[in-house]
Amino acid sequence: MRIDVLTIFPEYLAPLRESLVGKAITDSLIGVRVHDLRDFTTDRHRTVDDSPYGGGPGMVMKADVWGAALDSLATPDTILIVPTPAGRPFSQQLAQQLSIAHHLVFACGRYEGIDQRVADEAATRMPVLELSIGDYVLAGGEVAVLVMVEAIARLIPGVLGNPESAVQDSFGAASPGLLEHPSYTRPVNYRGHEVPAVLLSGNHAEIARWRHSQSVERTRERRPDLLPDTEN
Ligand code: 6GU
Repeated sequence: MRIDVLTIFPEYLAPLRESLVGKAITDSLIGVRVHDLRDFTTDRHRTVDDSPYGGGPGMVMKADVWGAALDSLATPDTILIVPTPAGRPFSQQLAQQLSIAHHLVFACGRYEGIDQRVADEAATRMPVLELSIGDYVLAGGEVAVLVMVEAIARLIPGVLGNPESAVQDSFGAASPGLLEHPSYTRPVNYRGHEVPAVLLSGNHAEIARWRHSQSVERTRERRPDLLPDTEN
């Protein structure tokens, strides 16, 4: 998979070179390139934004600059992802679908966002997903790209040391729509708190049943919205 990121703050994406995604890059499982949007400006001041038509606060990123940048990166395989708090929710299911893509381009907006015609025009040529990572507002799309790229990259075969990890995760394939059960390791007594006895029993069927019931209990308590209406 190839990933291109367009941003006015390229250094903000430096963490992609670290940890799990960094290892995947080193192992040539993915290729990541980060581009400075200002390299696609044509004026002396390298202007990327302008005041909004219709008035109001803030600035809007200019369509022509984004158009030139996307033209330079788009291939017949490209899926364009535009992080925005006004987007559809990013999810594990979407991460799963995007993990088999050949080319993702992330367009990081700042200020009040990108002129809507950029996404509208791109959508005539390629799939375009405007995506939000949650119900809160970030200063720009860069951190959301870090989140989405990590969620996607760890699902690419070979990226995770143990592929079972992705199956067992909260929202993973083992128990879709349930939070992951709690985990424990040595010592058996930590400051008076014991490891649940069932985990020391060696009875694997009983352990699996206990973990599932912990998942359901946790989900009911923390995320009742994930359970079918009959279960909450
Ligand atoms: Cl994807 N971008 C920005 N700027 N804020 C957000 C977001 C994205 N998702 C939630 N808040």
